[in-house]
Amino acid sequence: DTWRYAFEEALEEVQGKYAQKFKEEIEANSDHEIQLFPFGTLGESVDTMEQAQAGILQFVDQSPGFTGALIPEAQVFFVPYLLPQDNESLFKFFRDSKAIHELFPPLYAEQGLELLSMFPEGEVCMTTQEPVHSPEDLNEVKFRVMTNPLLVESYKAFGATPTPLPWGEVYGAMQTGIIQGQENPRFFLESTKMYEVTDVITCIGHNNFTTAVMANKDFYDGLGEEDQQLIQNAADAAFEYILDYQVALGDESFEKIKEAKPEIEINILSEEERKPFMATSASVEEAFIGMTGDKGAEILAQMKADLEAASK
Ligand code: 6CS
Repeated sequence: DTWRYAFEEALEEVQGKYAQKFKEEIEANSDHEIQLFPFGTLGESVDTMEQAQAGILQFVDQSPGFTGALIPEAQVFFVPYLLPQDNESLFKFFRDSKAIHELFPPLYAEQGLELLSMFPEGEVCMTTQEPVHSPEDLNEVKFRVMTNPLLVESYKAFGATPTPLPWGEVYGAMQTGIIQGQENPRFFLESTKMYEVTDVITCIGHNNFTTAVMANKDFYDGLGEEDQQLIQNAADAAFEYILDYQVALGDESFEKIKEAKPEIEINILSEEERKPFMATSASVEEAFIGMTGDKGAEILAQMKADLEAASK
């Protein structure tokens, strides 16, 4: 039989590489086949999520940036400066987090989804038309964000005018000037040629892009133990594989961008310049708890405890 798996990126981007590894593992260890559907083949992220919930797809990769609309608690990944910058702590967090491995799965299950894996895609940086050294520089900048309310709050706090859009509209909207800024992990700024339609890259260390892979829950629950184990093993193998892969891709991205566009301005903001951005995190946390109540508060507290443990 053939299992269908859609993701939000191209085959050679991070989600595509994870999916390829997952497919390889499944096919090497069973008679099942995986058919991969990269971004654009089945619609936008909201469409593939609907298809996965309906059981038309067995697997889907959808980032919390979009899932936050469905599972408000998943927006916790958009509290600025929550995730650490160093990879050792970050990987340890994703491997061991009780929030990820125990608190989130029931929330996904309520939406008909079996959460298989959450993994990082790299440091998120902004691309804009003009340099950004402070929140004042984002004043009047229509800034595209993924479609969730907390990211809107976060970019409001950063001083911008947030504009939620699905990914497929971003390049065109930037080209025609409907938006003047967006954020994404470093590798993605290069692979999607965001530098063609923006002139400045700014890194403020505020986030690492998180994504999630899940299975349709009825499909998963209907499988025998052996197949369920096969899927868990494939997800674990792909997770371990992608950690280093995405780091390498992110590390080489700015060199590649400079080659393609020598006049690009890349600014890594200093600790001093980051301060006003960092100062927004408390108000965004409050907004998060306002949107998610006790469950959100529990998840945020658990995330912090997990991060504390991971940084030791
Ligand atoms: O910004 C977005 O919408 C997209 N960014 C990444 C890194 N992956 C997929 C997502 O659609």
